[in-house]
Amino acid sequence: MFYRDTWAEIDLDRIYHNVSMIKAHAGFESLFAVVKANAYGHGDVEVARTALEAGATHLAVALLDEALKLRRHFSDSAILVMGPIRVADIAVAATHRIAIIAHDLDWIEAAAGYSGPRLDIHIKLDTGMNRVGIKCAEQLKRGTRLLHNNPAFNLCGLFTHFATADGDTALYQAQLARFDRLTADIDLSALTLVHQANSAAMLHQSKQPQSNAGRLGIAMYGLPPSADLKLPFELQQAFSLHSCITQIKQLHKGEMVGYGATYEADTDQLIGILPLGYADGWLRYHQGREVEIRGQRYPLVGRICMDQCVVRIDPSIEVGTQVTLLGDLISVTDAANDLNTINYELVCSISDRVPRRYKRHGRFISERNDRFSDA
Ligand code: PMH
Repeated sequence: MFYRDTWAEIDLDRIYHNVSMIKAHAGFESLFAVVKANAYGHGDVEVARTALEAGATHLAVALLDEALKLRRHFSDSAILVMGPIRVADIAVAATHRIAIIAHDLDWIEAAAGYSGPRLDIHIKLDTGMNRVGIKCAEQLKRGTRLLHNNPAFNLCGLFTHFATADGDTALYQAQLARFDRLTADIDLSALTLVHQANSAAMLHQSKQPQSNAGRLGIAMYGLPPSADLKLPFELQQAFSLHSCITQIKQLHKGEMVGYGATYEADTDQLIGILPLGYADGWLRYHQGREVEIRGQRYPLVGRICMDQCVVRIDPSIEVGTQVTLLGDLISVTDAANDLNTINYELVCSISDRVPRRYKRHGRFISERNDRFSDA
């Protein structure tokens, strides 16, 4: 239930389409559905369920907190936390059968004495992104030995992450080569999961010869990882954002709109008030952008407030008329390009104050309002 006419729609049929198409295209036996950050703002549980139906074999998140939440809903699915966790929390992960990563030799040395329930662990290699991971072959060798020596750890995976699978192919190739150099002395066939590819690599590169799995994030949501590259097939954007006009008023030439009076009417004109603002993640940088009403584009005028924003309209529009802020006409990716940011950031920014409504098999099946629930 929600009591304000602002909501996001998530078309799970489109997520199903994207996952099954990408799985077939990439050709990996195993596929992680990356559902961190509340599935990039789409809703972790709902997206995870659909992705698993469509052929994903594992779930991946960034935080142990996110994994523990998923575990409540998916008692048997394999879940990986891709970010470092505290050594002190290994037992929590193990108790809930959540796989974790070993990202650093100091961390492995501190964890070496762990003696709780057995758990799966993946070594994270840094092959050139210079973010999380082990960079040096000596440290990898010693870390691997320490993990092997402790029967509480099931060393089942090895992975890295690409910085430029959608662009700088020289760095992409260098990362592949570094992965091969670092793992030259490791029997990769003894590991269940070797994974390197993100969406960009799965869509735009040939299969990495060492890998048997990929980690699929942004493209699962139907959003292209790269603004510049041609997609091998159509992705379907699952996310759309809607609101309805709550009030209409006449502005006379010279009147101003909103905080700071940044917009001045240059003629007599009509404006409509929309009940969403920066507290919903509809951030101030959307000022001046266009929204869709009945297939036409209309400009937002004045500053975006915490709970409201204002759209310039025409007389055909009434109180209650639906407005689509992001959808098929004004796509997440076009809006992101317009704002000099990336589609990832836009969807992640829409806050949990905006209820999510879920569509599957062409009809609405559920909704989620994290700020308020009848339950
Ligand atoms: N694997 C890791 C380790 C990641 O951090 C991410 C995304 C993915 C896979 C999925 O990538 P994709 O969404 O491009 O398919 N991580 C981030 C990030 O930290 N900032 O933006 C995307």
